[in-house]
Amino acid sequence: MTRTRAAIAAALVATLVLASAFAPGALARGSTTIAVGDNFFSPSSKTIASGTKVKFNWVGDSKHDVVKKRGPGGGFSSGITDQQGVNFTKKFKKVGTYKLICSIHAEDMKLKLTVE
Ligand SMILES: [Cu+2]
Repeated sequence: MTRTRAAIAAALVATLVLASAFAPGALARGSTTIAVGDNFFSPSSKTIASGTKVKFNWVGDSKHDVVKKRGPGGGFSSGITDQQGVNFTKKFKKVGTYKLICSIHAEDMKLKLTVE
């Protein structure tokens, strides 16, 4: 009986570990995409693993850019464009919290990237 219980408990733990690995909102690895819209980033907050490549995909009609406001390492800027599609890709290696904005719509367009 105890052995069966232990086996069930072990199976349950394994299931939970697997489920959390594939759950939505789990840590992004490899590459992930952030939408750059009129006037928003979607999602506006994301946690990624160090070394993850972030693709910024312009989906709106207005001009936008992606500019680093705060965070580890040097500054960067995508340049302003209204062309749709992935106009900017950046690999985040340094662990920490990054605050990114669109310089044109800085009040509305804020993105918090947490790199673990
Ligand atoms: Cu903008």
